[in-house]
Amino acid sequence: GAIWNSEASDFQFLKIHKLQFISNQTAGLSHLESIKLALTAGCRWIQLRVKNQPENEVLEIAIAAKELCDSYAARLIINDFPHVVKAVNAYGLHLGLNDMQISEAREIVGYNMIIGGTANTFEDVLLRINEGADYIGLGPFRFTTTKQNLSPILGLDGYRVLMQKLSEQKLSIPIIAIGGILPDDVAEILATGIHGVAMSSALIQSKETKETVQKLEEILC
Ligand code: TZP
Ligand code: MG
Repeated sequence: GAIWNSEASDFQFLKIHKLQFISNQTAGLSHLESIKLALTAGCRWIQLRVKNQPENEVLEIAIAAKELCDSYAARLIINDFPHVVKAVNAYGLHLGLNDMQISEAREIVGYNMIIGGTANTFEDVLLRINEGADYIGLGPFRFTTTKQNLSPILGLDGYRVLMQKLSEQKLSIPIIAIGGILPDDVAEILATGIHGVAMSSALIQSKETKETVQKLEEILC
């Protein structure tokens, strides 16, 4: 009944953190060094996102990333590679629109794993809900050089319109905004009903990463 549904949907939101750090090999840092920086600063949800490297090398980085995240009691999700997720017993998997379907990936990683899916449009969001995503990474918020072949920019209005359409259809799923997000954007992004944010360069480039993460956690909590 209605009560069960609302409890189920509360849980759906509770199990997804509100601040995700995305690893990147940039600014003279390796993926692992970028993760270490985020963990030290207080991030407890990390996405390992290694592009243009073979699966065996991603596995090697993932083993070290899992150990690092475990030592900070942080959750690790891994982009693109369900078998790596399974092998290192990560917290979950993130898949893009051109990767395998979420339902197919579940068969590989198991049914107790979080699976996030990328979306760029309202139609993508509906697709991800139907595929059984646990959360959606929706973007890009703004232009960023972190991702190649960027989809059209959504901007704040893009999130507003999309959240409005979702609520009209009585649909709800945790949505994480992504793409060029700066700390000062977060309050107004949250005001659209978005669940949380994923950030890479803004944290890597922050002069005071710890203070930045603390400030973000305060806004997001
Ligand atoms: N997907 C859309 S934008 C993006 C990804 C992985 C990159 C996010 O990184 P940044 O540096 O916060 O723009
Ligand atoms: Mg992908």
